[in-house]
Order: sequence, then structure tokens, then C-alpha cells
Amino acid sequence: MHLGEPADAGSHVVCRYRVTTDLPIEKAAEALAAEQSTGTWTGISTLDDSVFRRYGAKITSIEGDMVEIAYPEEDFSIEVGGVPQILSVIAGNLFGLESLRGVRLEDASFPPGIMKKYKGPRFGAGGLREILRRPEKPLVGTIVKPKIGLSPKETAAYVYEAGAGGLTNSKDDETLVDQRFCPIEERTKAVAESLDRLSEEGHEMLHAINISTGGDRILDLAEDAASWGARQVMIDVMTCGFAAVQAVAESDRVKVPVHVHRTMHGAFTKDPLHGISMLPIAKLVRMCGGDALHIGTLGAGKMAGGSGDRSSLGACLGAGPHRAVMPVASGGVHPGIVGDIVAESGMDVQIQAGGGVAGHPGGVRKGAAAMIQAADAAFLGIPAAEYARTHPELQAALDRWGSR
Ligand code: RUB
Repeated sequence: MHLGEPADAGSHVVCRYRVTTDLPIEKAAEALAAEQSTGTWTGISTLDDSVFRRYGAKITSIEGDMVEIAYPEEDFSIEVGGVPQILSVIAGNLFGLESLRGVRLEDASFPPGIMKKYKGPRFGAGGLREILRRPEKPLVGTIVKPKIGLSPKETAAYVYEAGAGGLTNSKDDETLVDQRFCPIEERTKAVAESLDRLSEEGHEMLHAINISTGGDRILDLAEDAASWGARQVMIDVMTCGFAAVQAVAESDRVKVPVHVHRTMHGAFTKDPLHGISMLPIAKLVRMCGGDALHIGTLGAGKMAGGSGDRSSLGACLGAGPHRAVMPVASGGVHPGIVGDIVAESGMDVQIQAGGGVAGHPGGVRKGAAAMIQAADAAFLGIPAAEYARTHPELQAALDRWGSR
């Protein structure tokens, strides 16, 4: 069913919502469009119709429970406002409307006038590959485990071992920032020494230092981290906000790649009938300049995801005015599922394992080697079990965790 004017994608933000309601769906869609643009719960007598016609959101189609709404570009802020203001329009009060039992923002498309206000990634997937001198194969990384509790020295030793085993990437976990047992300055400097040592030995590696903090401090912390030797920083986008990612990514005071973690996303991505899907989240991260983004394991790991993972993979790598984002597959990853991930993602992916490296019976270095061997096998199109016959680290990992 098509209603109203067809959306001119060139001058509208077009959103798709899955709506669950006891009302006729048209009525629910009208309530949604009104609440998010010119309306309120009742007619108002203070304005003439021209305001509603010009700035009102339009329902452009209803197919089953899927409602498409087009918001005029003029409803969005010109300079200040940014993603916070965009989200207040397309993903704001609507979630609390009594008339909707559930509503899920499934997709959002932005017109060129809005896209050009965002710079996108400074490095992106291609830039990360250049830094790491790894043009074709998947990037393979680890999350330092245990999640918290290691000292700066122990963290740096873990990073060195992971690099010595061949990994291209490592990172802090999302809950580690600046705890007493691992102050960020000491950790960053110690990890930088490990990365320098690896570099001198001919191996390039990045480690993302988690700088997630309040909006009043994140730019300063990013700058400090870079001055202490951080080659990459990490931001928890859901807890810090898209604007934090944008501020750091666009800052000329920082200029290191930004790894974007999505901790807390499950609170609004997991329910199929209510919340926000990963697709618009991934699009906004790309606009804001995230260089790498967690997208899930494409059905292979410990976290729910499936089709949402696939759509965010497309949002990271698909055509667009901004550089591609490196998709990060993480969560319960081990060498036995690397082949499944690569079969879904292709080579443009950063595959990342915490427990799947630190839990290897031979330790971190052998765990890292097993992950690299699994990625090599996938690159060569050889089943992991076959490749493991000549690669004992991989064999030990498959013996522990199996393969599919
Ligand atoms: C994974 C880990 C990541 C989660 C986040 O550790 O620490 O924070 O994967 O999930 P492990 P997602 O490899 O030990 O499971 O990447 O899906 O957002």
C-alpha cells in the first residue's frame, strides 16, 4: 500500500519501522509520523496547515507490519545537532507511544545533503590494511583476557605474545578503561613498547586502547592516549554516543584509527519487534568515522545476531560516499569457526578472539598462531581440519574446541 507523496530520497531521510499494534496499521503509522515531526496527541489551533505540509513526516508505504516514513531534510539541524538530533527524530519518543505494542527501526537512509556533513572514516578498512601491511587476508585479532584484572605489564606481555604468534590486532575489553589495577597511561605506554618491539622484529600490529569516558573528557583522553603511544583507540559507541566517535575520528589532535565496540546494543537490537536494528547503527558509525565496528559473528559465535550481522556487514563495506569500515567479527570466536565466518564475510573482516586465543592449551602465542593458521586455511580455501594436519597449533585448538 502506498500513501501520500512518494518519498524523494534526495531530500528526505527515509526510515523503515516494523510496527506491532492493536490499532489499524494506518492509524499507528499516522501517530508515529506525527509524533516524530509536527504533531502531538491532538489537533492544535496555533498554526496554519503550511507548517504541517512542509515539515510533517510522510507515510510513504505500508507493507504488512513494515511502515516507511519519509522525514523532510529540513526537519534536521544544519550545523550543530548532529547524530543526537537525527536520533531524536527517527528513533525518539516513538518507542514509548502507548498505541504501539512494539516498534523497531529497521533501516534509515540519508540524503546527500546530510551525508556530506559527515566525513566518514579517516582510515577505514583500506587504511587499516595499509598500516598493518596485510592487503588481502582477513585481519586477525585478540581481546586481552581476562577482561579485567591484568596489570599494564601483564597486558603488554599478552599483546607481545599475541603479535609474536602472528596476530595483526589486539584490543582492550569494553569494561577496561582506567581501573586502579591497570591505569590507562601506564597500560598505553607498556603496550606501545610491545608494539614497537614487534615492529622492530618486522611485524606490524595495532592495539586499541579503550578511551570510553564522558563527553567532556573523551577528546583530551584520546589526545593523551595518542601522546602516550596509542596507535589505535577504542570507543564503546552505545555508552559514549555517536557524537563521541565523531569528535575523536574527526579530531586533528588525534589522528589514529578508531575501533568501535557496541557493548549494550543487545538492549535494543535483540528483540525482533522492538528497538533498533544494527543496520542504522552501522550506517551512523560509518558516517561518524568509526574505522572498525563490531558486527557479530554472522551466526557462528556466542552472541545472537544472524541477519542483523549480515546487514551491518553490508553497511560497513557497501558503496557509499565514505570509506568502508572494517567489520569486526567477535564473540565466542575460536579457530574452528573462522572458516564459517570467512565463508559469510569474505576476506574484508577482522576476526577477533579472546577466549579462543587465551584458552589455547599452549598459551597465547600458540593460540594466536592457531587463529592465523585458521585464517590462512580459509584464505586458501582449505578446510581447517585438513590444514591442521601440518599445523600443530591449529590442531591443538580444534582438539579443544572442535570445528564445524
Ligand atoms: C569477546 C569480547 C567482545 C564481545 C562483544 O570475547 O570480549 O567484547 O565479542 O560482542 P571472547 P560483539 O572472544 O572471549 O568471546 O562483537 O558481538 O559486539
